Amino acid sequence: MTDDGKPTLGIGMVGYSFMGAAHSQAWRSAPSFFDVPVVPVLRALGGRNAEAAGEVARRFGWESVETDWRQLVARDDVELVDVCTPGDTHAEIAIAALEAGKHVLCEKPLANTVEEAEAMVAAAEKAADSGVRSLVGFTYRRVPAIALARQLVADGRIGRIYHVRAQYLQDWISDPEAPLSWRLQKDRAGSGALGDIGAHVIDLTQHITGERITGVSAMLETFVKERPVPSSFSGPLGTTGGTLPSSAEKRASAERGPVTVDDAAVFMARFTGGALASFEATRFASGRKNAIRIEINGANGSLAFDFEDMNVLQVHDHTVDPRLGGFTRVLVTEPSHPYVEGWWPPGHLLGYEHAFTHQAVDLLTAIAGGTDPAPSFADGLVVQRILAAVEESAAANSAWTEVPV
Ligand code: 4PW
Repeated sequence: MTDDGKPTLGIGMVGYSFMGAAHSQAWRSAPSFFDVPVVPVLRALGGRNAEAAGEVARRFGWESVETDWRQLVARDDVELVDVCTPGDTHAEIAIAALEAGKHVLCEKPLANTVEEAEAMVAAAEKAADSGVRSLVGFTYRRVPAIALARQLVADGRIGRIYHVRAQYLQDWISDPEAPLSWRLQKDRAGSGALGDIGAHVIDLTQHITGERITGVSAMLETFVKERPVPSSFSGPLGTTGGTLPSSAEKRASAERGPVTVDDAAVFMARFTGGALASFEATRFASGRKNAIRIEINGANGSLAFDFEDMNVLQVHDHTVDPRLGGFTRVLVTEPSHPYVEGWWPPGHLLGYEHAFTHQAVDLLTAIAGGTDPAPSFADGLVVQRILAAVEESAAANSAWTEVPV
């Protein structure tokens, strides 16, 4: 119980790098800005490197460090396990936590394979019978402009959807000397740009439209086949330094290793409502840092979003007098916009980290209210099947590949 009589929830988080930092600030800020029904307490941070994990724990206020995730999951004061590790450990940690009766928040993509994701869904559904909740971290769903886009589609303002155009563009490995991070290794990450960032736009387009992808025709490419092996992986994107490696770090290792994932993915898709769609995910779009771009064109209007201008949703109403047509730049900072009320007055912009706070708030609210939060592990499996279909199509010369719906 807190001093003002609210119940608490002990959090144990495994992983402490980029996502670990994003989740840590979310657990801390959620009860400060939102009236959450249960207050998270940062009980234990899990990481194999005690010194590095200890430093992050001190910075973010975690009470203790565990160097073995099994010890963290077994602790009585840990009631929710937050999985912020590379994809190759998601299934093992999440399933163990669910079996131990702990709620689970698991980073995306849910797993490295469809089989792992299926096992995770089975464990989540079994645990749900005893009130255990689980959520996969497709966090961009909780950017206010994205949540507004979904509302507008659900309200019928866009009408029948004809086109979905989605891109996730980054450039942090366009330098061929950028180091071989875990995100470039299939056994750690499952896939490359496809699963790491393409998974987000797959999830977002289905979330906004309320429809599902029924089939794909895809191309994958690895532009740079070998990269320098770094000496450590501590930077936010699995590099050796800050956000990106310094020139010295880039040249630090003479040893080179193979890139075993895609650098870029491009695919066409169909949606259940008949829309034609195009998708692009790449980390070679020089000049584009985190450009999640989604445009939806429907019978009654269109929506356009770009994360690099994340407080804005472009809205076109096709039913008005054509003299007043075109896109309106809606600044999504009004208290009536999703999630905004907890923060600042209109026009005071939100950033990348706020969606993680919204995710924490929604998960805490679901746990306290005894409801299932979204996106569920089953939603994560839906994305995993599309990722697998994209890889299957690309391996078969872009052959049309159905996705089970
Ligand atoms: O949104 C992206 C994440 O899902 C981030 O830009 C980087 O790529 C870090 O993890 C993934």
